[in-house]
Amino acid sequence: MDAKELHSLTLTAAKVRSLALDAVFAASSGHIGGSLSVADILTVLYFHTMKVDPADPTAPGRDRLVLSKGHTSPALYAALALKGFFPQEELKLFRSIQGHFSGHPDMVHVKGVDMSTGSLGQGISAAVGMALAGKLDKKDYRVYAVLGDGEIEEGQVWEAAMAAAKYHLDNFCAIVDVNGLQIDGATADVMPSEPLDKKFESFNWHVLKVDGHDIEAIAAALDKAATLKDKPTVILAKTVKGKGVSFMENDAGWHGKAPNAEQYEKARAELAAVLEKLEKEGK
Ligand SMILES: Cc1ncc(C[n+]2csc(CCOP(=O)(O)OP(=O)(O)O)c2C)c(N)n1
Repeated sequence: MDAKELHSLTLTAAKVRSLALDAVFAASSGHIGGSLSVADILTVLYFHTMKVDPADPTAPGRDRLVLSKGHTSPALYAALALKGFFPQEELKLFRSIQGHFSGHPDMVHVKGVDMSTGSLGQGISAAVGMALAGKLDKKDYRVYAVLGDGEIEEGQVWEAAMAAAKYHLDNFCAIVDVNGLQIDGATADVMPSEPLDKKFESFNWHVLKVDGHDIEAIAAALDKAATLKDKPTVILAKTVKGKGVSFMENDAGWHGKAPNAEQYEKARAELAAVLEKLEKEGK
């Protein structure tokens, strides 16, 4: 990746974080912690990896993305707005009865959303079905599913993992946002799932590991996944829940809580400082 693309992706990820924070504050509800941890992953997927066209959101040959950890819709909606699927101003209607941006992704009403999700574990199963359909139809699109490390405590995830291996879905890539926290504490305390690499390997998957905030590493892993044959690939992305807002980082209390006005101003200022610096560097 050249320096220009790296700068552009870093700037876009910073915008995703800011827009997600604004949406959650405007709605006074929503899941900010996991939106901040997944921002870099979604940015690389939409702005480096996937073949999608905002002017033709349901094109049959497009790559598909299923945000299986659907509660982090603020980051998904922000990435889709920045990509041009709909105007950024509409994000103010997040979780509002006046708008159509539900708290969890809605494929009927929001352009660019490939699957309605929110019930953890189900998204990956739908994504496996999409990848299997691609194989049966001899299409060359790829399917991506983004999961949380709390989510993979759901048994259904492992049924989907078995099916993806059974059908040799090398057109399928799951990315796990391993931030170590879920709704009310550490994943290691709620239901330990490590070692994830060995689990996926034993389910017959290719396994890659990255720092989930290293844009270049995420892009390289996704590029590599597209070349791996015969089995599905999982990318285990180590992240920080609440990444980018000092007082939200590594705190499960920010899983599904909106900041108050004072907290919002502090968070906004931190994210704005990063944006401003990146914008200056780009000139
Ligand atoms: C089937 C199901 N059970 C419970 C929930 C409630 N819930 C929402 S988010 C969450 C924790 C998810 O943790 P993780 O996947 O690690 O998400 P992240 O930390 O990335 O936000 C839970 C239990 C749900 N949405 N679906």
